[in-house]
Amino acid sequence: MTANTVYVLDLESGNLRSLQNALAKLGYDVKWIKTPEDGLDEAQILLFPGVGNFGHTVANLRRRGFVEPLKAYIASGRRIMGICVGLQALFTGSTESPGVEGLGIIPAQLEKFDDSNKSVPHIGWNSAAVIDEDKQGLYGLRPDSKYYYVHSYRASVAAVVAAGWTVATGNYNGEEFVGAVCKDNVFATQFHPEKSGVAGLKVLRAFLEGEVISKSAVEAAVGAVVKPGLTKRVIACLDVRTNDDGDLVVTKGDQYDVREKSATASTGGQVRNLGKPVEMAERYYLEGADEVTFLNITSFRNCPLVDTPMLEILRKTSETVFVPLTIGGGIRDIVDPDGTKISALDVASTYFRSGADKVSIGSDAVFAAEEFYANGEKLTGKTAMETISRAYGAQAVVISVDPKRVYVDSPDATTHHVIKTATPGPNGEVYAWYQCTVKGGRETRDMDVIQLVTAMEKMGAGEILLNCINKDGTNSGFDLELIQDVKDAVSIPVIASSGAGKPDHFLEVFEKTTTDAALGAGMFHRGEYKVSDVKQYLSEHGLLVRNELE
Ligand code: 1PR
Repeated sequence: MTANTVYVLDLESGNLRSLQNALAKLGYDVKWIKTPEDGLDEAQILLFPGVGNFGHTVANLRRRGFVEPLKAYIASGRRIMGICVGLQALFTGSTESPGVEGLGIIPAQLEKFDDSNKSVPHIGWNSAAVIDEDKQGLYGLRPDSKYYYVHSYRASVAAVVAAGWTVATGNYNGEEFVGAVCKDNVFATQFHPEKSGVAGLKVLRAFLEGEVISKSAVEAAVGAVVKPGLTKRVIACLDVRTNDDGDLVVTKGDQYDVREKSATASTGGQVRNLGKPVEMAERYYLEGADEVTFLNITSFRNCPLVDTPMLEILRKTSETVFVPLTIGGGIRDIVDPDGTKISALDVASTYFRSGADKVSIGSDAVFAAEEFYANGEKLTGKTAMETISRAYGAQAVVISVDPKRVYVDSPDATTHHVIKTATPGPNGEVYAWYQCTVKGGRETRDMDVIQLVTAMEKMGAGEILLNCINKDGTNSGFDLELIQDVKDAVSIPVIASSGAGKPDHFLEVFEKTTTDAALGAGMFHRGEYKVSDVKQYLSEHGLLVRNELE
């Protein structure tokens, strides 16, 4: 052990690699503690990270014999920092898991956010502003900074303050929640400091260095403009595949066709090569991307899990990119070429261990929804969505939807959910439905997008990544009609995708729909605009965005 060793509880859930990478960036190494016997006695600084379900986490603590030793650790005055569910476990209980007793260090309960006027889970960048005047700068927290949250349950500020805790708060559409709490040797954040860019690393550093009130945070916040609330998220997406020379490249399609148009070769042109995945992800992080998504677009091919090229990309990216990483493509039950069966949950776990915060599921979601409807809308508990959501929390499961517009003369012409469109079809049709596809748009299915997303919400998905094949790569703006239709059908967050060609398209989708986030690919890859151009444009037009420098 060195003076720079941090003890971290390892309950074997979620993405611990990111925390380890953030600690490494700050000059600390990690001693993992899976049971109290792993060295809890000698720890002087302890981190308690966690994602997912309250009951699951507390049960895990009990099973490993942590409850009393942790209480004793806290009573001894040694420093502890809870992160996300690590904060929640300090409370007495949560309506998420009725009857399950938390550690009871903070005498208050957690309750679910009201989803009647907003998406739940609360996903994205929000504040953690210290409410006590004399505690400004607490562990580096700044009232004008934004931090990354993913949670559905919140603690009431009044109850925690009444119990004598210092509280930093955020506000989500009128509901105030505890973003961070502190009392004596206990500090905890509902947000993920390891995923909150520079602002989050500052908080982590202040805690590790025992800088209870950070002077630099106080000075930096003087005169700063404080804008409470959840920001609009801007996401950079990288479609990744092997090109014809065997190199792993970022590519980009036009309506999912990623090959250069070639007049000569009847076989089609080369796969478009727009750059190297890890370098491009880092560039977008530095430009202020709120999240980075990788999609392995040749995932329908079989390859042994350990050789999956995305794993290495994730490992490397998570060393330098401290915002959430999503990985999609190939999250399903697989059989390795040697006959080994690997469940979708195990595939996802491998990705989480390699640095992913969320997995995105495409084709398998459509197949699971088909079965769901064929079985009279019964949940089996066995689908990829259900198993991953149960183990890692809904927020870790994104559904990537690849719909195609199908025009019809009248709503009666199909059994599917139809919209009236302002963009008529080739024969003047003013009605359309959105047909789900699988295998990267190669195959259409008899399912509409609303059937898919509503089934996915029931299966425990936490977010919808809504592409549109007709719009992909066209630079003509997002499909606003599709996006609002899906937003109206679900209460989980939606990421608008496909068609972004300039900053104004982002403004348009945020102003004309209620989307939670918007994603761009080609316009960033081709260097036409930076992520920071989009954020600045949104900010100039009065939208709340995260400024990476704060
Ligand atoms: O089915 O679970 O194995 O996942 C495969 C994943 O790969 C799905 O998420 C699917 O969307 C994606 N995918 C498969 N083939 C392609 C392709 O392009 N040939 N890419 C593909 C999907 C769409 C977006 C794109 C936006 C924004 N890419 O992610 O980035 O449309 O683009 P733009 O801003 O340039 O318009 P599974």
